Amino acid sequence: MADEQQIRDRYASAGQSHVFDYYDSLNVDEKEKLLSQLDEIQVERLDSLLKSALEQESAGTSDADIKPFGGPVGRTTDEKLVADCSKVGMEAIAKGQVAALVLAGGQGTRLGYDGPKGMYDIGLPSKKSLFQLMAERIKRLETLAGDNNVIVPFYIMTSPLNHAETEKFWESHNYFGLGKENVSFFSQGMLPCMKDDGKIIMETAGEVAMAPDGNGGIYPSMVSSGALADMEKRGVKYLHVFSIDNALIKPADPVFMGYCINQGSDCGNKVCWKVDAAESVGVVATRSGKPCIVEYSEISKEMAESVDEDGRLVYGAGNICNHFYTIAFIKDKIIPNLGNLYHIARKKIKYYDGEKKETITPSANTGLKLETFIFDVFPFSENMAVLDVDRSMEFAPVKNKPGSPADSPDTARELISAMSKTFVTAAGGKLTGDESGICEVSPLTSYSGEGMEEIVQGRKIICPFSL
Ligand code: UD2
Repeated sequence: MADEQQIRDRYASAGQSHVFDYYDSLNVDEKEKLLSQLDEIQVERLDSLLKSALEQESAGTSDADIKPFGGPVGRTTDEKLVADCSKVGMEAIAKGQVAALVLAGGQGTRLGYDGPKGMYDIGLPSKKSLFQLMAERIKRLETLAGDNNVIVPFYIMTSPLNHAETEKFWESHNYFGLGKENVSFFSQGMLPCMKDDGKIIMETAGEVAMAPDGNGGIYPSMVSSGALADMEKRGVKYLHVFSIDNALIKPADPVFMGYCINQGSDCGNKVCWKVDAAESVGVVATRSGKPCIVEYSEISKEMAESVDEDGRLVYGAGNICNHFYTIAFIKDKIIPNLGNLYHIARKKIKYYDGEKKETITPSANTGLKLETFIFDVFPFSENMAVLDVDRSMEFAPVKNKPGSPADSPDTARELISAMSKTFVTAAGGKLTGDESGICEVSPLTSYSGEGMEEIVQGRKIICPFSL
């Protein structure tokens, strides 16, 4: 660590020497802690990051440059496409070319859960956590792809706020059978919260208010943590990245991987077509000719409602945080071009009041944090592909508190139960008993309905079941 004077000098030349305002009131340990925090912050970067984010904010957005996505759109309603892609995806998995990465740096604040969201139990009969569901699907996929030697390396992006707890959880569950050497954890970055004038906010006399830099923090942290180098070393060519909160996620989905590989795409997005024009979700489109996600607030009602010759919404490719990349694209296009992709998020940032000597929670959004989104790199893609999938089988977001009417643990549980029942009936089983009870097919039994015939064909299956 640099010494106190060096740190003071860095902050003085960045116009941030006020972070030392209460330094003299701190005890030895607190001083040490603050110096170590300040030493790690790249204070020299903040000014230019904020400037470009403020410029972007004041430029605003216009719908003039926004046009429909013109690239390939595949649909999983096409059975031949699914079969072809699945074969190609499975071959890549069998060769060890596919890795999965979950974005688990966010906080479960909306869910009302005080811990890493992946540890959350959505109330299935098996009590499996979101992490366990993902791990077991990967395990099943490895078995399907070949003999015992197939590995799909799994990377977990945490944040400094939940890293240690996440790692401990996986360790205590023996990595859910994936093997310690095949599960890697790396933390996304944090940035100081600031006021509009760019001054860093102190949360206490001896601590800077910090916030995670958004899920776009994946890119710089994949490099700094060595995760990207590890993928290359293992011979990984394709990466599937997804959010932590989708209970129906299919990690390393061979259909999605195979589809993007077949299209020769550098980047791909799995989407759920919007159910109606009013659904408030970001969609894949182009801006100034480059692929991007546009928020529903950025396009006019007329654009949102426009339909193609099949009556399908033109701006309908709803983003579900489910992305494909080639490693070459990340290395050669994203990393060198990261530049200043940061946006401003205005928040109620707690600050230290030096006169009252206490931390205050403001009632208005008086502070700001800088963040970047994972899809901010889509414009770098030269041949992006979109795969439209069946929402009821692939998207069960767990965002809101239990009891909420949408996107809650209850709705996710129901969706898993419905999918499990579909697996049974599609394989020729007959449901009897109480069909309203929660049914569960373990991911270790079936990844996407395969292998169910031998268990259920021609048999009566009493609900609620666990298979
Ligand atoms: C995300 C998508 C949104 C839509 C929606 C569907 C982004 C930016 N937005 O919105 O377009 O697809 O999902 O459900 O992708 N995360 C981190 N670090 C952070 C912030 C978030 O790892 O600093 C993770 C978070 O844990 C989650 C994912 O990124 O797994 C999505 O983040 P979110 O839950 O904040 O985004 P949401 O649901 O508003």
